[in-house]
Amino acid sequence: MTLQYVSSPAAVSRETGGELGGARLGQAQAVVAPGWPVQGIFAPLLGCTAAVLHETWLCAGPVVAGLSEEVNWRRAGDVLFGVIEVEEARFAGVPGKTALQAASEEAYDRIFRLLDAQGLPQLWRVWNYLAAINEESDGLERYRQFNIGRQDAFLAYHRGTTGNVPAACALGVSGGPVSIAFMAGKTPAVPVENPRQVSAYNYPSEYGPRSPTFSRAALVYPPGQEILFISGTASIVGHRTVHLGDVAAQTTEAMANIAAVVGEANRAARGSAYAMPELSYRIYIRHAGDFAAVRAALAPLIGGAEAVYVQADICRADLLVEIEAMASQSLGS
Ligand code: 3EB
Repeated sequence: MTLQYVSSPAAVSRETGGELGGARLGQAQAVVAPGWPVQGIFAPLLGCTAAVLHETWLCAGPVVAGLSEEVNWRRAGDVLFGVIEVEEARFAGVPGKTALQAASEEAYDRIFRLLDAQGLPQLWRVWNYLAAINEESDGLERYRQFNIGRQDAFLAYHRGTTGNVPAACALGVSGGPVSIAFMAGKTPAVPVENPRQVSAYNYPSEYGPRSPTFSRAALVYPPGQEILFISGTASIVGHRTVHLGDVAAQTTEAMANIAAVVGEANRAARGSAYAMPELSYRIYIRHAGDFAAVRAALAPLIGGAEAVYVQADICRADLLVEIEAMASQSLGS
């Protein structure tokens, strides 16, 4: 069973039997629900002639599908992909919790219950999107509210909140429900940290009452395969944002962080070493007008690598760009 990631402006129109799940990127999406779980990421594409991109994880072999507490999921062998969307308004009035905090906690609770029930407890990679991520409500920035709910769910389901935590990204979109997609499996992910950065789960409390629960990258192992997921990576050195207001310098710094993470990942990788121009990138830019500057700063670093640019808000108000990446290889037996 090998997972293959494909990206196309055209929707996969007919089920071939091997779709595990995926994402739709772009502002103007015709919401056609395919048979498999798809995360709608309603964020404008930049520098792309297509209005929408359809990204799909293909797998060989039969899939099992289900809908569990509103988690739409598919499983192929011992790999599971799922999507859950939660309307915050339904969680207003939960005592002692903001609606976003309660909604985030409930979404992760449901994911953990599903994974436990499926016997696939290892969360590998999570994609988090929420509206108005930098806005303050109830006296706390919304990203920080999300972090409380996420961490409480990890604690409630007796999962560590440091060390063995999934790779992730967390971005702001213009509206809609809290949307979380995830990939999970039976074997533990190998977490990778960045020696240039404080681990996010150890951020000091000046960034919020609870630290974010994610690793800088994860190596994961579908049968016969190794996938490197590099989490959303920004212009942070130690725990501080650097290059305030300079999007080109923030881009170069984020790439220096990715280079450091790739270096660490290569020490743990079972297959051959990963190289920066061979990764596939997704770049989130806060201000659409910064697109040309970001692309120019990236060009010498990634060559002709696959790169998708999206307008989205980054989870610290002073961050102008965030970059995630992935790569995959088959492993000889
Ligand atoms: C950072 O390094 C930038 O909360 O899941 C990157 C990746 C970031 C994931 C998350 C946040 C998350 O802190 C922000």
